[in-house]
Amino acid sequence: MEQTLAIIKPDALASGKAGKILAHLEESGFSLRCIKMTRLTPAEAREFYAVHRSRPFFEPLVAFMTSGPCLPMLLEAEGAVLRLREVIGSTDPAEAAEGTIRKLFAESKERNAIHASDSGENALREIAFFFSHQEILSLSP
Ligand code: FUP
Repeated sequence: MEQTLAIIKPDALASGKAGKILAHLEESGFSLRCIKMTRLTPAEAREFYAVHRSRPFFEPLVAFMTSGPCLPMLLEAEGAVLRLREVIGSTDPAEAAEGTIRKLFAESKERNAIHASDSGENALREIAFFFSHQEILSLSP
């Protein structure tokens, strides 16, 4: 079993789509192992998205990700990292395949409902960003 990190972003939570997105994830075969509601500080959002720090969309991205609470979660499935990228769809919902979470629930490329780790290495980093080993162990089945 592989693990990956998803975040239901502030736009989806504020517009009442979190439950539908969680249902979609479970129906797509992911097991929910850890979840929390948190509001990122600007420093946390900058650290989480550090790879994008020189891009023009970086500060708007930080402003959006700190604009309200979000739901980081640890998901598990066979081939979870790649599979979750397929299930969420392209960054821009206008380009996302039919039936993907971003096609169904995202407002725009900037406010796109959900984050998913894009590699196994980033999944490990991003899981550790939100959840301690102790927390993960205590929630394990
Ligand atoms: P993704 O992995 O699909 O979330 O996309 P990226 O890692 O390329 O981008 C991270 C986030 O930056 C996106 F979810 C939304 C934001 N972004 C923009 O606002 N504008 C862009 O042109 C690209 C990304």
